[in-house]
Amino acid sequence: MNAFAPLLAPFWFAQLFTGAKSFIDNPLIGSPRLNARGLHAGRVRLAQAMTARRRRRLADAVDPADRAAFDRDGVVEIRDFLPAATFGALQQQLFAYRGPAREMVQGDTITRRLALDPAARRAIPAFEDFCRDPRWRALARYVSGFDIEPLLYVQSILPQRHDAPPDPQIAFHADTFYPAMKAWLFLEDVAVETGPFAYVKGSHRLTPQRLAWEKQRSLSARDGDCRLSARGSLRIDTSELAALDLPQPTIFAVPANTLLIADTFGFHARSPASVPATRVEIWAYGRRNPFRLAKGWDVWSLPGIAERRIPIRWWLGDRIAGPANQPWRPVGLKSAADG
Ligand SMILES: O=C(O)CCC(=O)C(=O)O
Repeated sequence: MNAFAPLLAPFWFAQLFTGAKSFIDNPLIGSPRLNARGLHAGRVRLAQAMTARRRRRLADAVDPADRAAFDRDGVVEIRDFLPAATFGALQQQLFAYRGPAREMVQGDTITRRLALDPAARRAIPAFEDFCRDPRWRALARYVSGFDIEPLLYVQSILPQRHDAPPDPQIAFHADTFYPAMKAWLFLEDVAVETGPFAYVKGSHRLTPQRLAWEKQRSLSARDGDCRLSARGSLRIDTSELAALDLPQPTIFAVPANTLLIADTFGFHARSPASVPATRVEIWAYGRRNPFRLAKGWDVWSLPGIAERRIPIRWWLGDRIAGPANQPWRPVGLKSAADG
């Protein structure tokens, strides 16, 4: 046991009431003994109940067909999301933009992100049409369960760029023990060989089978040999899905201008790519402490602050973790399409 355990214990305890999810960083969250008594399962249940309560208060603004699709599947696919002329302008401006990029390498895959900060927004004015779109805004808030502005990036996925083990994102997983939102507006067609997003429809629901699976996995996640499961993003093999009454995954090989928005408590993955493609998207991410009662308000969502959050996070990450431990390495000025 850590010599500082008595000092850290109140901190570990307080973390139980947050989105903290790592079974290895917090001895209470990772404790097989506490999890056998229902600690992890209890957090999962409470987070679902709180999210359902907040979602009810965000539901009226959502297009009823989108809401029905999301409630049924946990993922919504909307083709031809932007009007053709707006999407054409977005493509042209976004591919012409070069900005300060960060890259992270996972297995053989590079993920590149450019912040949609004030400079990017000036260079890509068509982005505002997406960002302000009422259908997008309502759905993003409903899925995340919070009236908050999501983090928004230009993201490029570049599979097969390194001679390394496979990208860990190709293993099906839940990001967190609680509902959270990720979304993709694809700038180009996503062919099946380029590594599309895949989702197990209906896996966002907390069924008795899923709860039992969560409890079972929480007993050994800390000590297993999968680092990402141990850090709280539990992996699942597709052969286990039938026992949870779930279908096999849907692979979203979709045309350009398709919006996908998903609850990443549901099982999802990146399909393996068979060619070294570059998949470019506007990528959004929304999560917050799942145990909060209130659906808003958030200082980080205020105009003027929201679009500066990503540069601030990167700057803080560099200082807190140190440049050597910062997984998002600065790579200079790049465009989303650079190979
Ligand atoms: O990029 C994708 O297709 C999915 C990546 C993924 O699994 C994740 O973001 O958790």
